[in-house]
Amino acid sequence: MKTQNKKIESYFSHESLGGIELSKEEIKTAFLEKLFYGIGRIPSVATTNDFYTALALTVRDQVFKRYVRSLEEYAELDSRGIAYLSAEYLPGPHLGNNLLNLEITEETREALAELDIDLEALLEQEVEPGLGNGGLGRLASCYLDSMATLGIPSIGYGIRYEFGIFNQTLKEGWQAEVTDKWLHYGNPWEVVRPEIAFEVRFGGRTEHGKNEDGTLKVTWTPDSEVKGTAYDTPILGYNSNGIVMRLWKAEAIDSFDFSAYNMGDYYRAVEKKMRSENITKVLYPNDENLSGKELRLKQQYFFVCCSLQDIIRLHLMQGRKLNTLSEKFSIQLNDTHPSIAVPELMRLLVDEHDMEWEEAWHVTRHTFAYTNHTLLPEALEKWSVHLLGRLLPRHMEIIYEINRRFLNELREKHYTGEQIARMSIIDERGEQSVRMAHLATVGSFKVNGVSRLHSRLLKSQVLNDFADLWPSQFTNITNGVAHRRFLAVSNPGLAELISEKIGKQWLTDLPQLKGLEKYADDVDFRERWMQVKLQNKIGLARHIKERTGVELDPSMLFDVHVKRIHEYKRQHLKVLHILSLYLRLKNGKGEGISPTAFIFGGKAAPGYFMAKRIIKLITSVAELVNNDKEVQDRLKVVFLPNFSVKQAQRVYPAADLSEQISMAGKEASGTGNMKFALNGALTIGTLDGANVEIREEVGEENFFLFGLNTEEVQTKKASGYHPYRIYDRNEELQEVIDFLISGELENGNTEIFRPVHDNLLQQDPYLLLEDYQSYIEKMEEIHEVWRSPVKWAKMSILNVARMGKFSSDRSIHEYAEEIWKVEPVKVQLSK
Ligand code: GPU
Repeated sequence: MKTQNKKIESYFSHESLGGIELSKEEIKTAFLEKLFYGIGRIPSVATTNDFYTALALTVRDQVFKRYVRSLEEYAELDSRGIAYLSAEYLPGPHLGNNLLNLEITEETREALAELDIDLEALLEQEVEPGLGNGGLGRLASCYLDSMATLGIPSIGYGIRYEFGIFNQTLKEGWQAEVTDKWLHYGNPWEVVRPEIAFEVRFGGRTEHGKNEDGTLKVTWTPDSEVKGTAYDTPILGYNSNGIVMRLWKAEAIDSFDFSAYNMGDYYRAVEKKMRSENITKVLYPNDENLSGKELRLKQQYFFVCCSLQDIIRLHLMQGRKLNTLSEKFSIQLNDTHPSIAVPELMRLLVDEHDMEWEEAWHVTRHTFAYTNHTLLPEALEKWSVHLLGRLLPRHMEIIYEINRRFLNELREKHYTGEQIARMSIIDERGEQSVRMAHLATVGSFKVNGVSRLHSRLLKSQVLNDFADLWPSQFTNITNGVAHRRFLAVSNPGLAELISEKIGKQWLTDLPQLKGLEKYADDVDFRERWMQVKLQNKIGLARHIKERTGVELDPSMLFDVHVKRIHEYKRQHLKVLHILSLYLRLKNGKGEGISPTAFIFGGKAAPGYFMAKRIIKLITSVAELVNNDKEVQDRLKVVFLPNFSVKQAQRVYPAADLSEQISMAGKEASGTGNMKFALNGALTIGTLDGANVEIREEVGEENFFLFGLNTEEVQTKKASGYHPYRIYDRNEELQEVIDFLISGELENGNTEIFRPVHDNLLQQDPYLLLEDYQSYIEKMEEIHEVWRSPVKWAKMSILNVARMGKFSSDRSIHEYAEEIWKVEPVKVQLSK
């Protein structure tokens, strides 16, 4: 680090900054100092939030110490760097994870205990940044964790939404959305970098002129401009230095005050400022289905534009030429949300840095790699040519030019008109639109899916023409999860038991869990294993009682379905199952039913009619079942509101059964499935997404499989699917479906769930009725296994022991090796 100040430099590299080990006494002193000087409080008036903030600031100092040192080392090593571009991140609470990464959890707990402060209460105080919707955003955060731990020089770029994903509450059983104010109490984990700021332009027109040497010169005269300022959050790895998550906030450009003064029109200028800031106001709460929203496109371009300018700045700062960009950087596109980066990099290179088109295209196509996260046709991003052309006129021209050259290539290869129309970046059917997945594919050197099945379907269906054209461009990287957060931090009881048997190596080498296999037959170990689970269930039951008033008996089977609410994920199939059990009990036919607590959680997109109705259905069934004396100790149903990373960390460790019941071919991977199994839950699932690989790893005898597979689904649909015929032939199913409109669920109201009822009988696009019987029968088998605690415990232990593959460390290793060609550099921690 060039401080140009020898004294500061020597202080910085000297032990005077302290080593990496912190004693209990040092933590205590630092904490008290933060309380006084950091936030100006005396203990007698300090609130829990003050204590939390003081502790966060204490920990932050240590985080920054490591982060700054890793910056220095990465700069010296001069190795390849990775920019991860993602419109969403879901980091979860920082405090607990940072304590683990610094290895000071116990010292901190003791230091605080000596001050009569409970660490758990402070952990509880943190409001998490909800800067994502679900799986995709959480995956991005898992990947930053692993990149930091493995020592991959990288930056995670994104958007600093002022309001993240809404908070979910229930009103009479319906979802109600409440604005998320995660920044309300300030954010001790970030630091603003006012000197790292870039201008972003929108609208206007382009002019095609000539340079002095006669070459073409395009100038873009925008009609509005905003500034993006960097907000940095260091992300530590385990026992290693950190990387940064750099989020951009939109602000009015600096000339704002000046022009206001000149115009003498203060209010108009203020309005302009507010309009600028709108860009990063709020996260769009839709999951996998957004189109036509101008502000959303603005958000995408805004963060991509800032990030690319920053990358180019970093590259040039090291004295390099732009034509070597791809040698020094790989830029990973997290789905198509940042894919406007392809024409933007072209624009920067050609228009702003005077590079020839061919050379610029070579650089671009060797810099980007694209991860696809969905096959759902309605979720493949498209932007209308009209909207894109109005907002980003120069980019639209560049996209046309990229497409013109690409289609020429196809013509040279004698592609048919039909094939060309299919592969074109511009969809000419109906209103002209830009197919962002095609743009990302054409502009990248690698395209990957997120599970083996998903990657196969990507190659054989959604992008098959491209896979035929460029077979070696396609690959698979199966998702993984940050096992430190989702096991070590959130399930300390199990983590401790594991470490006692096999040591702590698994923290950085998850396949070590294999060592647990031999304890599956150890009576004492099995008992302790189930004891940990029971304690976790008691904890979750307490939490659920506080939040919902519903009391769960922790000895019940905890059968859990948590994830975004979406028809393809089939929460309503679970509801049909619950109703079948309820009706059996009412009809005196409930012998085979083990006492079960059904736990649901998840947000629905505010405009998604069916998903919201499914939430209402769940809460209505909960009301009915929980208040029926006849089934009281046999069945309980809860909808735990506001599922988030924080909630998730409570739920996974307490689950016995994990529901992964999407219709085969629809879930790209799933990552909740991994988090459950890692915490000893058994899975009931279809052959969808990563379920396939989980089953392969844990062994088919330790996985409850049901339902049609992808090929069978497709055959069924192609041959004409008639849900009514299935209904007609299955008496129990008839009873269950009829019950939806019987009025018994909602005080005689027969209409409220009719849309669900009609949809299932008339279309049933996700084949609930088709898979119903298979699901019911598999659940019967599960209830039987549950009645044999020894068998259950063995299966649970074997599941955990065989989950080694699903760490995000493994995924990132694969990205590094296969896509980025970057060597992890394990940075030495200064002692
Ligand atoms: N996913 Br596309 C999202 O959460 N949001 C999106 O906008 C898109 C995909 C999910 C997939 O549904 C899930 O199967 C996958 O595990 C996850 O991305 C991470 O790859």
